[in-house]
Amino acid sequence: MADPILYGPGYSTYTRSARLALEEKGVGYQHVEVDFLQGMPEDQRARQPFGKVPAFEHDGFRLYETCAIERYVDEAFEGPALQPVEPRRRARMTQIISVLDSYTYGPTVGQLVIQRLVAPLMGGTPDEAAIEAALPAVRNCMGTLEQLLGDQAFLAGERLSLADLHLAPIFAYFTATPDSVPILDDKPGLHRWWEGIKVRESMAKTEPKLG
Ligand SMILES: N[C@@H](CCC(=O)N[C@@H](CS)C(=O)NCC(=O)O)C(=O)O
Repeated sequence: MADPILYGPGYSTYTRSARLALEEKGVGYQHVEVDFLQGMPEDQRARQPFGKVPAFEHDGFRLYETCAIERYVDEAFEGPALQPVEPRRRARMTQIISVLDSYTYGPTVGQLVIQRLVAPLMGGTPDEAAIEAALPAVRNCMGTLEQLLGDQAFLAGERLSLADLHLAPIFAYFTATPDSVPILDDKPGLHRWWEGIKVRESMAKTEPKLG
């Protein structure tokens, strides 16, 4: 079988989550860069009808939606399991991924990170009103994640899971903003979690090149 192909830019958090699953699993893959800063390329729109990244292909099997890609990678290839088997832990993993997709990515990356980090890189200035508007939702998400993590090593229990790989790229950008400091100040669990996650080899191999 041919190696799978992942289409998406190295700077995209969702693309990085899918790459983290491939790296943690030890799967050989081809990463095709897709830059969307000047608009989503037509060939990517053909792969992903909602005009998003990433997209994935394995021996003619085409897939989009990051969570589906991550699960396929975990289930179709040999390597360490990235999903708990125990029903409650598995449900917790699914819940956290949904929380990240539904409530966390938008305010944290779509608003805070885009304004605070990306706007200056593109020659603009951050929209402070947009940042202020996003911060309550960011605080709520981080507080919820801190509570769900508790004193466990990883978000869904004592082993790394797709929930951790879904959050890690968001967290990497979030912690690069000064706004994260007061929000994380009273969240020792997330600090401890991040100290363990950010030094993983998969994180080094997928580090985005910005600027
Ligand atoms: N539901 C999609 C979301 C993917 C997504 O939002 N990707 C962002 C980059 S991290 C994107 O494509 N942004 C481009 C745009 O919205 O124009 C998934 O799970 O793959």
